[in-house]
Amino acid sequence: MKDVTDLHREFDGKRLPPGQRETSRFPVLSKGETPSIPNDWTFDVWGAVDEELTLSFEQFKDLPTESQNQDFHCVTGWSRFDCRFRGVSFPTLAERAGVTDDAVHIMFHAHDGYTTNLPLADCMREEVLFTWALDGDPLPAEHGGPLRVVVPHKYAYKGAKWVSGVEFLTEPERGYWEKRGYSNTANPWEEERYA
Ligand SMILES: Nc1nc2c(c(=O)[nH]1)N[C@H]1C(S)=C(S)[C@@H](COP(=O)(O)O)O[C@H]1N2
Ligand SMILES: [Mo]
Repeated sequence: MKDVTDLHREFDGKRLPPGQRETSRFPVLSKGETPSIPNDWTFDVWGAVDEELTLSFEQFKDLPTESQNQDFHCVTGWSRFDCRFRGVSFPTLAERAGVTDDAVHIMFHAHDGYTTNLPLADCMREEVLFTWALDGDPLPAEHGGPLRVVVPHKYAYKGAKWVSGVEFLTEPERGYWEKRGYSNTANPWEEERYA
C-alpha cells in the first residue's frame, strides 16, 4: 500500500493543516440526498481527449488499480487520517483516454448534479484517485459509492462523490461550490476555504 500522508511537506505544512481538528469518525457531507445509482451505471470521459470513453463499472475496475493510504481534509474543519482507498489514479485514466494538447482544466460530474473543477495539472497526480473501496470495504453509498474521487492535496469538496464522468476542458470553468463562494483553489495548508 502506497502511503501519501506525507504530501503536506510539498506544501510546507504539518500533517494536520491549520484550523483543522482530527476526527476518527467519517462525517457525511452532501448537498442533498444520496442519489440512487442506476444498475446500468456507466462512467464517461469526454471533451479534449483522443478517445471519448464509456466504461461499465466492471470495465472501470479492470483499469490498472492501486491502494493508497491518504488523509482527508474537509473544509468545515475536520480531517480524517489514514483512509485506505483502492482505485484507479487520474493519470491512469487520462492515459487511457489520451489528453489532447489544448486540454487545461477538468470538470468532474456526479449523479446528484454536483460538479467540481480543477486545473489539469492538479489532477495529473498519482494520489488523485477514483475509488470504490475504503478501509477494505466497498465504499459506502453515503460516502459516494459505488465510485468517488479523492483529492488529498485539496479540501474534500474537490472530490466528487457518485462520480459519473470527467470532462476535459480547454478553458477553466467553475463547479457547484466554486460558483457559490468556496475557494476555487482549496489548498488546506494555505486555508483557502472561501473565495
Ligand atoms: N456528488 C457530490 N460530491 C460531493 C459532495 C456532494 O454534495 N455531492 N459534497 C462535497 C463536500 S462539500 C465534501 S466536504 C465531501 C464530503 O465527503 P464525505 O461525505 O465522504 O465526508 O464530498 C464532496 N463531494
Ligand atoms: Mo464540504
